[in-house]
Amino acid sequence: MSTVFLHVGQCGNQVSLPFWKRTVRDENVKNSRTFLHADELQRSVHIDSEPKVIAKIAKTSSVRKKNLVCGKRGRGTNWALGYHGLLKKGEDHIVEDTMEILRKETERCDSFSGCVLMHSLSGGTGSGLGSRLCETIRDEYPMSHLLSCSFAPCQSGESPLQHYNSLLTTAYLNRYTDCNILTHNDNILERLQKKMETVSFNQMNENIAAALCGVFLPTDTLTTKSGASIGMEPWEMVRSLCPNPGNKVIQINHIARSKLSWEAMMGQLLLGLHRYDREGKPYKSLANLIVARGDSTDSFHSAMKTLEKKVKNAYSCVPWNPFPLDIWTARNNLTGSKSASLTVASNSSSVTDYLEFLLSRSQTMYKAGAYLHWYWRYGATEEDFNEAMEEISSIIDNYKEAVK
Ligand SMILES: Nc1nc2c(ncn2[C@@H]2O[C@H](COP(=O)(O)OP(=O)(O)OP(=O)(O)O)[C@@H](O)[C@H]2O)c(=O)[nH]1
Ligand SMILES: [Mg+2]
Repeated sequence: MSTVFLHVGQCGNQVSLPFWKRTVRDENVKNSRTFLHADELQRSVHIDSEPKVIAKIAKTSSVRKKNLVCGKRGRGTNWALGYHGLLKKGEDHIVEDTMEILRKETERCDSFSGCVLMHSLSGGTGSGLGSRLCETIRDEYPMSHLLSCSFAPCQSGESPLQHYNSLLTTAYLNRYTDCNILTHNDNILERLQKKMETVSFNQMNENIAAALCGVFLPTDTLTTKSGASIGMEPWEMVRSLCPNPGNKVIQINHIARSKLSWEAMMGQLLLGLHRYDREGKPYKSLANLIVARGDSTDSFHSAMKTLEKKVKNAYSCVPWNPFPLDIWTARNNLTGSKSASLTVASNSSSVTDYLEFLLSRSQTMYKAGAYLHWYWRYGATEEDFNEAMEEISSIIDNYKEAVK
């Protein structure tokens, strides 16, 4: 079962660098050819509306050079421009080129299982083109899986358009994907700033890549008896974590350490978890997946016997799910330089805080008519905004209903 990765915009492509650096080292990935071809080239497509980052990607030896799609200029942090493209300037080839390359990639797969998209929620390309690609891929490959890894901007604000872009994109992701792994740049920054004074995108991306590899790379749990990985980790994760179609936002916590017991590692991971809302009420989780890597002595399952209650308590699992904790293990750990790692992917009601913030900021700006002319100019309509606001409200309602 093969997965094709699409990296869109600056953020999606910059995260791809450390992500693939780890992935191509994994022996199981190499042998199973689920994320790599027989010639060890990546099953990935890299798309940006401007050349700078794509030029950097082109230097990676494991990237198929024909799988690079590049426009002439960026989309100016504008969802509408990313979605509709520069129609008048003949730059609307990006979507067509990407779909053609994707078609060829799927034909190179023995068994194509689906696509993973990586992109920012606020950049013009990541948000607008990312939304457009999700819609187009769902339309052309309705029976295949589609998963998005989206990156939310710092709330303190980098661009006045970021709330609209994030709102519109989150609505598209909810409509067209099976699951949205949401990473908050704020959370990554907060974690890294405890260890270092200045934090670069590279350092953030290393951290993000380790967490994504934590859930995507082959595990022994999902490896067949013959020892072959079938590359189902991303899709088994979706099956396990999204019990309802209306609740499909996943957030990941990841920790990697050497020379620490599983109990101590889990203790540290839970310390960094945001457990309560502003009113002090605990967030609740619908389903969780724990992946332990570096379990060379097969000790994680016995450690979990004592940890289970603590983890269920910290993640405050809903009573209606009889199996709220799925556990996968792997003897090797290739998510980073440390010998062991723990990754917890969680479908939690904590996402409603972010969605409510996004909705209220967007509604306030929208009522004042702020910055809307930038969207009308490039083909967005009132309907786009109204539908997106309704979609976000319905995600919030679905989570409230699920954890009632
Ligand atoms: N984590 C992470 N975030 C990034 C990175 N690069 C940009 N971002 C974030 O992504 C958002 C901006 O999106 P970009 O990906 O730069 O924009 P783009 O998709 O190329 O779109 P345009 O340049 O507007 O056409 C901001 O919130 C940035 O903080 C990165 O390498 N890592
Ligand atoms: Mg850009």
